[in-house]
Amino acid sequence: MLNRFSRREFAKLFGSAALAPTILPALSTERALAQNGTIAPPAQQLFPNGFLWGSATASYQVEGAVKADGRGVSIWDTFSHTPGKTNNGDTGDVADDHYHRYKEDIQLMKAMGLQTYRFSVAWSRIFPNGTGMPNPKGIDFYSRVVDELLANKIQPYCTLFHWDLPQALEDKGGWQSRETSEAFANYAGYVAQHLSDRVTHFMTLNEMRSFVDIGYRDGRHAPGLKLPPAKVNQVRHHAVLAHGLGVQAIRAHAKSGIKVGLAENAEACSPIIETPEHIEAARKAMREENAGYLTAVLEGKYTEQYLAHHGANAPKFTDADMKAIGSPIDFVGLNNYTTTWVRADADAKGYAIISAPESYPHMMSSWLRVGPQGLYWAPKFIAEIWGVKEIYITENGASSTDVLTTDGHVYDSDRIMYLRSYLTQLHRGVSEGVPVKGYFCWSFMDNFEWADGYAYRFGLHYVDFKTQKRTPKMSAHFYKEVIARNGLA
Ligand code: PNW
Repeated sequence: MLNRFSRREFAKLFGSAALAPTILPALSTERALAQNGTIAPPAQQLFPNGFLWGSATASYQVEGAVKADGRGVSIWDTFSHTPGKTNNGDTGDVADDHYHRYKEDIQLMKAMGLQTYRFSVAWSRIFPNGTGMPNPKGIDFYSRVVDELLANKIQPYCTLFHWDLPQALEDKGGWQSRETSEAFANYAGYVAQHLSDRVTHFMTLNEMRSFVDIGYRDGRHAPGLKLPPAKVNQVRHHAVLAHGLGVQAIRAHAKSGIKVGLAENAEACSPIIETPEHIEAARKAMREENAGYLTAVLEGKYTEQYLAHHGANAPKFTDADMKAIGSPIDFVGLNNYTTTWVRADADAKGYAIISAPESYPHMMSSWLRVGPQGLYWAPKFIAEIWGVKEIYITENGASSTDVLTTDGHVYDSDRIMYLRSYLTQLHRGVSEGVPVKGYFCWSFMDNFEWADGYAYRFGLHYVDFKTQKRTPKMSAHFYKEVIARNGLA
């Protein structure tokens, strides 16, 4: 079978010769059947050479060891220890005990063939009070993690803020105060200075949209505030400002050659039907629905519609703020779980958001409505609207009820179905030239799912939180196969 096609013929047919020896036998069999008229030739879904396959976690969700080596208290320690705030009263005190088990976890990453791993730094390990004197033991931990990843040929991607704000800063107003944006820049510069000899990609803030809206408006996440609109808009402004000042500080303190971006769960707008009018409506929605976050970062301004919509409640800002917010970035990281369906509309905006019918399918988390088309349309619109040339999917994944069978397996067919359908849409974009360079599955292992606690599992590895035993789920085996093939088959 192997010599039916030369490598050059293979490359012409499938766009890459690299995989010819490993996958040719299966293709040839199917092709032989196809030639007999039995089945159609297999649709190949290979990604470009060099596409990066990774997985992600975040400090408070996996590390535990909240009192180790001088770590300061974060708002998530305070919030999770407040009765009634998290499912079952769960806290991140122990979580996956990754702080002590990172070497074992990195061996599991290696076993899957992970090429890159996205982790976040806990600000209060580095500056226990948010500002002031750094705690050298804090940066030492991340330095050891980075070394261990590199020794195992896994590229570290570093997020600077994944929601665990030092409590000392919250006590001084938290994100309601612009001093927090300035403190963030100082902290980001310090971490970049210490890790940029080995880390090439830094992300400033993770999901501004989530931590601002859920933490400061809805009160369901730390710090649990339900602020009125004008204050929420100012918090949002301080978040994008922190991003911008952070970009500048990272560039000022890092070794040259590093790349800076962010990891935002931009509202991923998809046309309800792929006709020109609905596609145009979705494109407009993509810009306007993200006006407080990604659009501000990529344009260095708030849209007229955003300012008009908020009127007297609009954020207070200076030209200098907007210039900082619009600091050029090297890549956009997109966290994507769901899509926002959009239709054309005759009103002034030109679009309307379709609210989900009650019967709409979702994963275990009720907010996680299945919408794989977001992974096609969101990166495509971001590249088209703002000319972004480097995009990563910094999170994508699913919560499932995950049962460990008595013979020690987790057959998470729903997660595999979810991942396969999302990756198919991602492939569609990439093969059209949308510049997505890598994909990080959320999450490497089950962990502290914020207010939902440990009952909501997103991992590729099942974690028994009593024994800390990790078991690769069926989805881990599936993802390992995706990585080995560089695509879906
Ligand atoms: C993201 N929502 O959070 C975070 O970046 C992760 O830390 C988290 O574990 C993961 O996605 C899964 O939830 C979100 O309600 C939390 O729309 C809530 C929402 C979206 C994202």
